[in-house]
Amino acid sequence: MIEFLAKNPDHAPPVEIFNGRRGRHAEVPRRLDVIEQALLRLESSKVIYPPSFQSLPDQLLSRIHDHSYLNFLASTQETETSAYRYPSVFPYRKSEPTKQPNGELGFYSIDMYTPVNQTTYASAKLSAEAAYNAALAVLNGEKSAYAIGRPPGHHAGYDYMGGYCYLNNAAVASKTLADHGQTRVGILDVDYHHGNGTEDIFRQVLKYPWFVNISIHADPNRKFPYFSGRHLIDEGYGLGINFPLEEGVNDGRYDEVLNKSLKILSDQKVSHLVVPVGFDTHEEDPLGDFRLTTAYYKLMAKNIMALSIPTVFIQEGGYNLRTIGKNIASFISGVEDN
Ligand code: Q9C
Ligand code: ZN
Repeated sequence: MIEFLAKNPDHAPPVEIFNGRRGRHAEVPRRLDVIEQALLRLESSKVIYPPSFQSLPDQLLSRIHDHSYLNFLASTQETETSAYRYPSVFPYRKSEPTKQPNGELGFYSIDMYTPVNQTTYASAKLSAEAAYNAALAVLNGEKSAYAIGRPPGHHAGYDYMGGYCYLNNAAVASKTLADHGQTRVGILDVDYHHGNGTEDIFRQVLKYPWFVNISIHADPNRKFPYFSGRHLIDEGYGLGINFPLEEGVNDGRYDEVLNKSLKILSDQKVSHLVVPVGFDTHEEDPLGDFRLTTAYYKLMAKNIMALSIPTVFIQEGGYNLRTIGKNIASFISGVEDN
């Protein structure tokens, strides 16, 4: 498989704030070093690095995200320093924008896990560029391609950052496929957390009648992002389907839900698939409470590839540095095993 690897060591917030306490930030640059080592050991891997990427078209991001949000994010390259800034006030239900710096940050954010410094925007853009290139690879005839960047993307919505995400990479890939005439794109999000940002963009921007957006995740009554991921979204322009799951989900249970999702995608005659992948569903992940095994990722990928449609994989979460390497290797072996 062809992998677009955007390592991005610049963006590296040391701290996230949870329940009033500082904790070590889970989304660290080393994640991609570990993944790179695993890829270089795989014979079937073809790793492409940023100097060989096609650059992200200027208009693409502004057709996914809100203009003032993008302007704000871009402005942080000049307004910020090397220190990370966190919001402390968030919009209440009928809110107005503000110019006060801490307030402005809160206006475009949903949590205190997703701080900004002077390097954040460029890193997020390079990560989005990996997604764009993976979509192009599939449009050029690859059966599959894998965008491996950080920061991740699926919690970033139309006009907000959150959950370690700033720009929505899955939306970038989907929009790229659609812009190149693919009219039956589906998304299957298998990160541990609900893909709230992708769902938000799907509802506000990518309102294609044929669009199918499925997410399999921890029940939001138990886990981040709390305020979405419970219901079927059927507002007259495509389908958003959510599978909120209980604690302790094992391989067998996950496979049931995965196959149900794949059946929906094939019934909807989806022609191109975008799959945000998170290894935070693994039994040893520090954030999740599912119990998927390393061996299962091979079967997961095989089942997805059995749809026999061009597929763009996008790296999202996965925070155990001792297991993400073997998990991605297992996953890729399943993609290749067809
Ligand atoms: N201290 C992704 O997997 N929750 N984002 C942190 C634990 C935030 C995860 C609470 C989880 C965000 C892409
Ligand atoms: Zn996640």
